[in-house]
Amino acid sequence: MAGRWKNELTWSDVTPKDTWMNRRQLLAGAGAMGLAMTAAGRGEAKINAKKTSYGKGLKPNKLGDITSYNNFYEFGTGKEDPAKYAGSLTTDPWTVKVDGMVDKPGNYALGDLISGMQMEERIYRFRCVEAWSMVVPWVGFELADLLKKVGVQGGAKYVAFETLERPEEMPGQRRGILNWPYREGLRLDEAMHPLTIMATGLYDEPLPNQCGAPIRLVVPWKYGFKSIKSIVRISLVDKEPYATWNKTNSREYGFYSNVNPTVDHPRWSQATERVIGGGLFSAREPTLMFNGYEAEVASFYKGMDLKKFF
Ligand SMILES: Nc1nc2c(c(=O)[nH]1)N[C@H]1C(S)=C(S)[C@@H](COP(=O)(O)O)O[C@H]1N2
Ligand SMILES: [Mo]
Repeated sequence: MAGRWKNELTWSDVTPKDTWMNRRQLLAGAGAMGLAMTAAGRGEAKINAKKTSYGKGLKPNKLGDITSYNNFYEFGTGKEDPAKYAGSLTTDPWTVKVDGMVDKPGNYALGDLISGMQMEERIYRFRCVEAWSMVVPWVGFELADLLKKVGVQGGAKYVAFETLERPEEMPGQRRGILNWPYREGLRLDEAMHPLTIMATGLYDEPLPNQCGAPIRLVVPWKYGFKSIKSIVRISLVDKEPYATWNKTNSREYGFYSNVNPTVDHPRWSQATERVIGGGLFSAREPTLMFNGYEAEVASFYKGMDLKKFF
């Protein structure tokens, strides 16, 4: 596997979570100069993820959960399909087109686009619209930093994102499951919020393909489908952009898609969630307003009827 991070610990013979915990202790002990990680091969900048307090008190899911139970319809609609079929996706080289209302549009090699970004570990709750959840220790950087780098022009109001369209490598795209490519969008203020990140890794690994390699969006206060994977285009626009699930079924999926336990999906309750990895008979947990990020983001939606703008 070209491009895997060099690491003095091997991943195969210990559980990922234990390895990660050991690694954290090592890092804590080794100080700033120890244990540099390199990511050759995929054009990634040297990763030196800063530990943060995001997710303090949350218990991350095991890497095995995070990489074996996925939604990535480009590889099929089953939860196991992405793990089965995404392995052969070519993620290097990878180019991201940045266009629309920006000062520095262009086709950026991934390494160039993300160079200079402050890589951080962000442990976030992740809540799928299907009422299951996980806790994921992402590695990434704030989308705001990338937007500052490319220069957002006045008049831009939304950010639009597109996933790779490559049916030769994405078996789901050979079927009309969705109107490909998968697309999503955020209001500019949502995109600029410090919670909104572009993830390029999780635990101490580059993003596994089934999780959206080599770069994906993560917006933790919104349902999972907003967090678009394997991004090849970022556009600054002045109109609400096409969003795949919203356009596929606007009665069931809104543009905003903020996690909201008081607004049910037409076919199921959103009041509780099944915690993946919590065991077969574990109780469902109550879903939190804005997925637990209410203090940070509620002000964005003040005065909006969240039953209408769901
Ligand atoms: N391109 C693309 N991005 C996507 C999806 C998809 O099918 N295609 N599924 C979305 C949905 S519904 C969810 S819940 C999350 C799942 O992310 P995970 O597999 O890393 O948990 O990815 C989102 N991003
Ligand atoms: Mo989802």
